Amino acid sequence: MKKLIGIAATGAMLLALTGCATSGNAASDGPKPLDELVVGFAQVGAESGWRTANTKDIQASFEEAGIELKFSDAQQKQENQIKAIRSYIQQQVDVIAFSPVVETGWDAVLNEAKAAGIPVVLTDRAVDSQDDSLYVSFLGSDFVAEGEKAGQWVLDEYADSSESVKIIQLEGTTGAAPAIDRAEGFAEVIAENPNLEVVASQTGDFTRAGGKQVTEALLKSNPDVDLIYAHNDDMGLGAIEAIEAAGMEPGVDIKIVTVDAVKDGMQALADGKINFIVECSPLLGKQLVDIVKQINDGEAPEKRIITEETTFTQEEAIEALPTRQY
Ligand code: GYE
Repeated sequence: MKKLIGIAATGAMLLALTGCATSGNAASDGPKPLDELVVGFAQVGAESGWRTANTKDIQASFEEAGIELKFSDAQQKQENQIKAIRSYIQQQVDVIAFSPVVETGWDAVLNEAKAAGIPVVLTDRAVDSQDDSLYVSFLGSDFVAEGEKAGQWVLDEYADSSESVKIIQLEGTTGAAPAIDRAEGFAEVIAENPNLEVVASQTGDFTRAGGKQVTEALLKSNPDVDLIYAHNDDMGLGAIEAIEAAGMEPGVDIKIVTVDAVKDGMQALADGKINFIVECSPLLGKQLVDIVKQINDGEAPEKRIITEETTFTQEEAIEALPTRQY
């Protein structure tokens, strides 16, 4: 037993002597000057207007803070994100931040980051893991609440309808937190009115092309659909193209509810082609910089930071558009 303790103590002393030799974590050595900090960010891709705005905001925020940001685009593929994270571990960056494309399958690579002593921050999307010691903080929206807000608008809109209301759902990327949670929140709320019926639900992968293609196909089997609920603006914009190509009027013949509130979506709402948008803010850069600074100072950031968001009707979109940043 004594011998074991001796070995453990030697190990601990060695670690203390070598400082951060096994780790890129600045906090173990006291704060680093900001211009010596390196953050690795593994982005999902460039699938939507939301994502483009998110990338721009994160890059601009780190530049403004004078902190080096290594950036990679995984083109919506988990294996690319895992590769990027492994390369950040190898480069011994101070903090790794990433927006997980899907919820599951992260434990192995996050354990590697943990073993290397590199703190990980989740931005925008969550991971589904039993072990919440694998990341220090999760900054992003409450996607279930977003789905509930979309559902509430539909519930109110059809409160007086005695007939069945047929709904098509355009889902985000299969397995992604916003796709899972936005479907869940919506389903929970519309269940209050048995007339509201989701007749078809398919993924459009959060892209405009995906939304268009899926809507085209689903309109053939469901020509009498009343409403489309799209998990993001881009898929809703694709649906508009498909509805117009089928000779119908989006926003009138078929109502559309989306999530995000990026400029193109807000313009379509102002034009009456979309009927309601639930906001999801992509502007996470400043808060991410703050989290990195806290880690650098040896402070523990809050485990869950929820972005504040609103909703938009047509009138509100017209008012907000001129000053909309993204
Ligand atoms: O709503 C969608 C994007 O993860 C919140 O991803 C994000 C979602 C956003 O592609 O437009």
